Amino acid sequence: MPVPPETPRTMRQAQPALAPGALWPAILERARHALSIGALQPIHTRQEALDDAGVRFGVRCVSSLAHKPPAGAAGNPFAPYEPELFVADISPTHVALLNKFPVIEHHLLIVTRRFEPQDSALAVGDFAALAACMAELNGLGFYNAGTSAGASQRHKHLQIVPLPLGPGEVEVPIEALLEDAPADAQPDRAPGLPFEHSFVRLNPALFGDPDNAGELLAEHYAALLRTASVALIMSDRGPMATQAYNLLVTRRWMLCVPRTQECFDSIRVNALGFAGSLLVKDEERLERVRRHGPLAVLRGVARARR
Ligand code: B4P
Repeated sequence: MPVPPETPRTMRQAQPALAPGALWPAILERARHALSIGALQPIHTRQEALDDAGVRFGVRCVSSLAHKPPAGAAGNPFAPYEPELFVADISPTHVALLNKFPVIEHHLLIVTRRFEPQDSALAVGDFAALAACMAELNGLGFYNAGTSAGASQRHKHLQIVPLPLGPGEVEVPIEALLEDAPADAQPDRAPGLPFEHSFVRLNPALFGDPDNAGELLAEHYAALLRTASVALIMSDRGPMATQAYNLLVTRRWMLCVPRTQECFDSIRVNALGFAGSLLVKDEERLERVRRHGPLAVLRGVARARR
């Protein structure tokens, strides 16, 4: 099922309201203030580099006592959101918030103003908001679509972390396995990735034209879902994916990974895992990642490659 025709007209016409050059200073100022009053509660980690099949993975192990409440304990944290975490109005439909419990500094959430479920299909308005932020910030955008894909909040939110992400030279560690992917603008598979996925290269110039970037990214997204055999069905809340998946977006490419389960051997994986960054709660789980190897962990939560 194609995505764009189901997108409400008002969403298609949403114009980003973000003033050029305003996002990064707003993130810095907000983070400083939120930290000083205790609204921002970073999770401290120790990062270890693990090499697997040419990818230098970063595995972060929690080193501080995290006070993060279990998901759902405090209701919906995005409606209403904590005003101290507000960064910017992005568009008529989306706001940018600081992630309250960041592991990576300046981790941004792009949240719908009105409630929409996290497993509903992304629409042009979601991509317009993402593109408006990514035009300002060289980051990795991502979406955990469904609990089996690592989402713990039900209210629709995309996320962006600034690049570089990993411990190695490569901006996004998994890019070491994307080099041999076809250069065309049609979704395909990257020969090096050992799990089912779909991949497409993007022209970075697209982000210089945020008004049209939303439409273009939504078209690529629909094609990626089709290529990865992630079906959409119509529900009373609009198009919904019939299975969980992770979507990763940089200025140069998009990657979609259908998910079979949230954890492998008690190691929880979200979209950042498929970028080459894993998070574990303790040394015991870190040891399991060392033993299995990071790629085996990723294979364990994704479909086998056809
Ligand atoms: P989800 O899509 O629901 O799930 P997630 O990114 O996997 O984070 P989760 O909440 O499950 O945290 P986890 O213990 O795995 O994202 C919801 C987002 O909302 C999270 O970023 C959360 O922190 C944030 N949030 C919750 N309450 C909030 C509030 N009141 N206001 C604003 N934001 C709120 O991971 C703990 C932390 O580590 C999270 O920040 C997560 O983003 C980060 N993380 C997870 N895996 C990582 C990795 N591999 N590398 C680096 N960081 C990682």
